[in-house]
Amino acid sequence: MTQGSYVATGSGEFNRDTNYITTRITSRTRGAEDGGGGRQFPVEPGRYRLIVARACPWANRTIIVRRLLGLERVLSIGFCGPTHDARSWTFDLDPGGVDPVLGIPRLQDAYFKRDPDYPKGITVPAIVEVATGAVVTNDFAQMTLDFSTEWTEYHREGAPQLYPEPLRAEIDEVARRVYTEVNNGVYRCGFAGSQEAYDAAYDRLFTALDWLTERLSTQRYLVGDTITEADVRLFTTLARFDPVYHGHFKCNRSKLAEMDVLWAYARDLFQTPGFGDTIDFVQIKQHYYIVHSDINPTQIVPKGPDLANWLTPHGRESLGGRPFGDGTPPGPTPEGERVPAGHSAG
Ligand SMILES: N[C@@H](CCC(=O)N[C@@H](CS)C(=O)NCC(=O)O)C(=O)O
Repeated sequence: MTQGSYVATGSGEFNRDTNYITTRITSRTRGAEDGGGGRQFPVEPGRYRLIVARACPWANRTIIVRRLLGLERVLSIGFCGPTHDARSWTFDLDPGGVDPVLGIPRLQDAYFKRDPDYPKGITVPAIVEVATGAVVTNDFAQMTLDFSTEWTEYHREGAPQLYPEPLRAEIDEVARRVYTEVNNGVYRCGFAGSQEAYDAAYDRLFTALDWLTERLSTQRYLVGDTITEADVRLFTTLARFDPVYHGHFKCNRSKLAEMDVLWAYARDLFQTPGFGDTIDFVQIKQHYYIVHSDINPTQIVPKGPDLANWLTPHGRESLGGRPFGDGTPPGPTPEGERVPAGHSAG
């Protein structure tokens, strides 16, 4: 398998390509009101398929939010394997190596259905229209917000408010800093192409983790007293911190397990239905250590760390908070979407 290259060139600072296919899937009513292009792709049960890789932190957000909101019944999901080559993610976990609904072996095929000359990375998460087999959107940041605000008609009973109107400004503000400094900050360390770029990236990352530690030492969740979109966004990076970022990306001032507040916060979320049950530590490690062969040329996947400690008591209940607000936790993960035994904590 030929891998791509990831280390930054030029000034040595990693800059993420954030040009997406930004078409939105919007509610029929709101789409009509907006008079926007969204009307072309209305929210509709069974019309679309969410394509993810469990390993990917950006895709992981969509898996969590879809599950918290109970959208499994209306939006099916396809899982790419943990690794991809220089060209594309593949459906190598499926029988015959083909997605059972889209009938394609490579996610690239759905991007090319949308644009035969698609010039950018073939990224997850992506939402594909089943009938045409074409990607509708790969705009991961908008996707989960739209699950909360556009798919409301299909939320399960008891779905939490992950993006409540009165808190949106604060969620956006926190999420912006979490994105630039933490979600992307770990990549800025890992893909730095010079010592100076790495040193600066490391300082930026741990400055932000110190800010989060302070914020979360007196409140259970990032914004308000319930889980929100902001927590989902931070969680997927924290879950990968010790297994991957600490070693592979050299984010090693301390392990997550040594940062008491963040570690307890991360365990609290991990133990909340809809979060930890989406985490596949085996695939996460395989993805990073195998795909980024320019920073790990042997492609050896480390055995550690021990992950059983994710299930230890976290004590965060003493800060108050109501994880699901007036709602309820989601039920068990549907058959066929469960993380295989031995791939999670414990
Ligand atoms: N495209 C988004 C997020 C999605 C993303 O980067 N996904 C990664 C996996 S974690 C991916 O699909 N990479 C494949 C590639 O870049 O070729 C971004 O770059 O900010």
